[in-house]
Amino acid sequence: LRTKLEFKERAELLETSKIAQKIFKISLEKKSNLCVAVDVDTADKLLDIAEKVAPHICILKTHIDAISGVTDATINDLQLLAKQYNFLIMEDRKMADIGNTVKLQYKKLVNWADLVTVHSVSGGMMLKGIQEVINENTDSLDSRGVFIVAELSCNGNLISEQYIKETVKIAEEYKDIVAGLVCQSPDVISSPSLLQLTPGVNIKNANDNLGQQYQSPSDIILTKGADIAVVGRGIYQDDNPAEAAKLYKESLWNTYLERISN
Ligand code: 6AU
Repeated sequence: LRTKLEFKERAELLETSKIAQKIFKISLEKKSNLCVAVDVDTADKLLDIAEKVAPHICILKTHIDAISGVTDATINDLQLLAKQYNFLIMEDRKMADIGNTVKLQYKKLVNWADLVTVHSVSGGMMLKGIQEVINENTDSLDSRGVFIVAELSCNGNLISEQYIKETVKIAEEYKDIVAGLVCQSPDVISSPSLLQLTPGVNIKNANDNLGQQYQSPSDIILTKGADIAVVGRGIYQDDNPAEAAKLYKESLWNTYLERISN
């Protein structure tokens, strides 16, 4: 069973992609399965929070199109932090267009984002577009990959059982570039080579007023089957984001250890 296997064993499986291997490796080195969503509104705040949470995360997630004042220098600083503190950068663009358009869009992200998110709504050709860009850049760049959204955390979303099943098939088909799936239930991913990334984690709140639904760190790992948990407001809106990141990290990682031990 995926959720019972250790990250170390999963990283060594033949079908595990290079990008998934890299996430497993960083996670084990830092004892962190925490991804922080830095959904702030200015470039200065992005770098400020990034620096504070950097020691505690395996992935830093951005919505770069929602942040004002982002320049090449901002991206450069973010990449320096990623190198210094050993984490990956994921641009949560949720690409969803036809293959050719996604290919054009992804060309602007591949240089700086280790990971991007995509919706599966337009089918496999979109991943083929991304795969082509990655293959064109393999000599100059470290490994790259995607997380495919299979389920959403907000109430009222339109994703059906059939959509989830077809999404998993697409992930299997493009395994060389797929790190895993963004989903909410433990039985979506059966293959231990794929990572489950799960947002909707907050210790203080049960929801927001726009449909987001939250769980505790232990529920997200034990009940929902997350391998990596995404925490946004629970950390960047805290009075002490560094301390909050450390607390979430420890709680998530200890629950992962508990999960594989029994
Ligand atoms: O902890 P929050 O609610 O402040 O932030 C959650 C983050 C946001 C969302 O855009 C993202 O997680 N997200 C995603 C992702 C990662 O793809 C999927 C989803 O179903 N729900 C969700 O909140 O940056």
